[in-house]
Amino acid sequence: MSKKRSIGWLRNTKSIVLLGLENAGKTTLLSQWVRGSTSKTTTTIGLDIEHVEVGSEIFNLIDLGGQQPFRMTLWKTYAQMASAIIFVFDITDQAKTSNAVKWFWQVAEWVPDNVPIMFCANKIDLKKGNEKIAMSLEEIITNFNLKKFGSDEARHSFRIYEISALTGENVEVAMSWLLSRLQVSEKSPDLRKLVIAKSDGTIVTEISFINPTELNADTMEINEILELNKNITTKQNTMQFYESNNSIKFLVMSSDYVCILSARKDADFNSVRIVAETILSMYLTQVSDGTFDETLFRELIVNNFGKTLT
Ligand SMILES: Nc1nc2c(ncn2[C@@H]2O[C@H](COP(=O)(O)OP(=O)(O)OP(=O)(O)O)[C@@H](O)[C@H]2O)c(=O)[nH]1
Ligand SMILES: [Mg+2]
Repeated sequence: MSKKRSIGWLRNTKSIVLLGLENAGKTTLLSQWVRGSTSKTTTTIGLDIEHVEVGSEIFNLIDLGGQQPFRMTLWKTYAQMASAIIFVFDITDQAKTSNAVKWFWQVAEWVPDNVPIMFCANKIDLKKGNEKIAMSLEEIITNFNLKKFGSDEARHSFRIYEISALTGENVEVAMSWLLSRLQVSEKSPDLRKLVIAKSDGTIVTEISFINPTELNADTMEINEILELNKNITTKQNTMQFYESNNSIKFLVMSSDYVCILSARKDADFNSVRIVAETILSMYLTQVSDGTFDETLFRELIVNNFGKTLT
């Protein structure tokens, strides 16, 4: 009996689209992410669709064939309707780099504004002990001119991750970022003010997302919340929600730090929570690996979370 493979295309569902030249590792990455394992692949003819459920939401995962005949037709169609793009690049395939660069920027042009783009520098498992065959992160950034995404006119939130689709290294971290961007970009929480403080109440970072003169009430309320929660180390990993006349506030605590995020009153509660958690975990990661720089951090937060404000 022949088995017909069905393509389960879900309408009214956000699509995460995987692009990249043939043999880059898209199908392997999809399998690693969805099933936590990989098996031998054959080149994708046309496309394959899978689904992934995150929280209460289901996403289409569209794995496109990377060979030349599919690029101009399929890639364009799916890039234009994507809610997020994953571009996979094989760091050992130096012969195809210039073609990959060309197609990457073509895709970036097709993709609608504000759709997050994740660049996966794949096959880092082949780098170990054999640095010559693989491109370094710096070389990739230079060759693809990825610094462009840090500029003011950047139309997308963008991240690059070095991964191994085969061994699964960094796959989870990369995908978590993408999903957090998807949820955030869909429902802009209209942020007002952010404060990160130590558990003794000392403020370490403070960012205003709107005109500071409009933030007197927020500042007073944030100070009260900080005072209330001072030195409460038993509340590790807890969160609290506060509502006042013109704002809602979320407090998250982790590893002796407190993050309080104020957003507009009618903002989506869950989006504010996700943003607060994401910001605090970014802060903690940077502090613990020694890469924290106040100015860069502020830029990162404003670019990633404050952009949709007018
Ligand atoms: N060593 C190593 N091999 C990988 C990795 N990811 C994919 N591969 C191998 O690269 C080859 C191509 O992988 P696919 O996932 O089929 O590539 P694709 O991008 O889907 O290719 P097309 O469908 O032709 O566009 C396979 O032999 C994979 O096993 C990786 O992280 N490390
Ligand atoms: Mg494939």
